Amino acid sequence: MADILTLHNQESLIMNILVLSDLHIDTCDNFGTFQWDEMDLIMQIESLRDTYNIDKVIFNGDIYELIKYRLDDIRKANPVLMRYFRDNDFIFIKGNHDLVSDDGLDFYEITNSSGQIIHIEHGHNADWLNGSRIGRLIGKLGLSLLKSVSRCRLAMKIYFKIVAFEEQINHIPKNYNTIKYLTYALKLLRKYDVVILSHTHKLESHHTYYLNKKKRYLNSGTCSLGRFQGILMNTETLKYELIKETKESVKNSYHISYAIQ
Ligand SMILES: [Mn+2]
Repeated sequence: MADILTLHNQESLIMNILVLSDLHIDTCDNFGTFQWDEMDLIMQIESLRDTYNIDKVIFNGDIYELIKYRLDDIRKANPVLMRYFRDNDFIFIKGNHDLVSDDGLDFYEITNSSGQIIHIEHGHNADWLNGSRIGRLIGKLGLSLLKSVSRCRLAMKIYFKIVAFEEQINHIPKNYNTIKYLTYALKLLRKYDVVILSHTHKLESHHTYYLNKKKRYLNSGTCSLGRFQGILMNTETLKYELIKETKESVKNSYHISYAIQ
């Protein structure tokens, strides 16, 4: 590996990436939407890393469900997964459900050897609350309020009760207007060659041309409700594959490969 890197004369040439998002990891209670067994999810990620020679795994936001739970409680409920995250050199990008977390990037970019740029961000900036100046101000106020309230256990308890109640009324997951995110992506594609968003929980891919350059917009879908969706991409050729599995199909494929051996 070291030899290959020196040959390219580049310290961190990332070739194959795996983008996953919207896990919404919870405390495994009845209101949660993660619905994964920690080990099953880790096995699936590891099997893809192995099969496709993945250099970088990128988690594109809404990794934790911090609108409904405290990070400490999530960590306690998923110790193996948290250790796996800590021990690996993964990239974590913030989404609107884990904005309050102290770590995580706003976006991540990779420039390949031909100068093409892959831009990865969660996508909630396309929403009115996060995309307009007044919306951002309201969001910021809400966030700082949430941060100060989160120091008080009782206030948080009441807050989470309200969220759970609100959720029952609004029946999430909502139907997203995916055209809004496509429009947002197209704007970004004036500057970038590939834009990868998440947030909508809709796995999709589109391509178009701008000044004769091929542009790609991909959405990594979700890994919530026991689904396993994501994007594999070679950053040099920009060839990609969409992954669409479920925890059941993942389990079955292990049984099959085990049977063949
Ligand atoms: Mn989101």
